[in-house]
Amino acid sequence: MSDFRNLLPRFESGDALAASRLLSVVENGGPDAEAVLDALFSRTGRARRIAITGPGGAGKSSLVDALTPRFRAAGRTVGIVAEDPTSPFSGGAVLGDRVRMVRAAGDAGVFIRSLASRGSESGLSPLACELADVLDAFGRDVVMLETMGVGQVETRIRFAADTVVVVLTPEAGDEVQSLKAGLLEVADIFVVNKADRAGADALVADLTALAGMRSRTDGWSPPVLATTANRDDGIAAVESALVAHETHLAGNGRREARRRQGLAARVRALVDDALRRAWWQDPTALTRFDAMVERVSRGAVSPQRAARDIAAALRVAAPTSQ
Ligand SMILES: Nc1nc2c(ncn2[C@@H]2O[C@H](COP(=O)(O)OP(=O)(O)O)[C@@H](O)[C@H]2O)c(=O)[nH]1
Ligand SMILES: [Mg+2]
Repeated sequence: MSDFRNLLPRFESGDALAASRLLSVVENGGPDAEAVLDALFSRTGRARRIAITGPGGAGKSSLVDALTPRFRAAGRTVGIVAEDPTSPFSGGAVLGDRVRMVRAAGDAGVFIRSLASRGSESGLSPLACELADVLDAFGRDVVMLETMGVGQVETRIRFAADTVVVVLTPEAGDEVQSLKAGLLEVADIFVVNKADRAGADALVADLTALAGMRSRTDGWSPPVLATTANRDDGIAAVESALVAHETHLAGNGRREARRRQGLAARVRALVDDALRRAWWQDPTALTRFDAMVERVSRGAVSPQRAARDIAAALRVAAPTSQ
């Protein structure tokens, strides 16, 4: 096995193969992945990060596809991390045709990494953020993160990118009703894709009303844009909205504040993981847990009381991390 450290100088000089290898090291996890991320982190922070999120089949890949040549035309290099459920039933484009075309034409300015999403887990995975870090460190000007979402509107995605684009379709109308408030918190730009289908105008009107109803604390009103991504319709307006949001973020240190919140959320999640892992690996903790379950099942204490006792013990004697 080659030491990843040998890859770093090549990575730094822009070697795509070295980038690809380092992405794999990160994807495989473990101590090597952590060492790569440690080594690269100081090189991150320059890329403009854009998350494209929405339900499966909404047209996220098609949108990424349509935007990519535009970024290239503007002289910006592009990195793409696509979380793909790769369902044999979805019929969606794993990689968009246009992106495939630029790649086939030998454009080294586009780098794509597909990430098979893990089972039923939806939403942005920490791994996707880490791969985005690698592409950022690699010097990509724009990094797009395609991720399935909306069912679980979560704030994590809001802080994983400078700009979150939520892609919906007329079919998602009902779902939107129940998610209104959450969507407004998360979406910096709404895209109503499949505008060639019935119901698109109504959804645009709905979302526009929603966006106008409540002002966000960051002072940005999310635009609502209709697109037919697979025909390149309405994409110029999405591009303009992305530029407008970039300009907005440049004011008053907003971009830095947002990134700081994102990093805080990432560190918190990693600490949570480390604590949980350390606890469940600690033999004393497991013994204590088994004893508690025994007491609960005898009816001696409630599950709540057991959990409180365990939590209290954790505070006194936190198990050491591995
Ligand atoms: N009718 C129509 N189909 C579209 C549009 N955009 C994408 N599609 C198709 O919808 C399917 C899913 O698109 P895809 O981009 O893979 O969706 P994703 O799962 O959100 O990435 C593909 O067959 C696309 O060709 C659109 O605006 N109108
Ligand atoms: Mg897709």
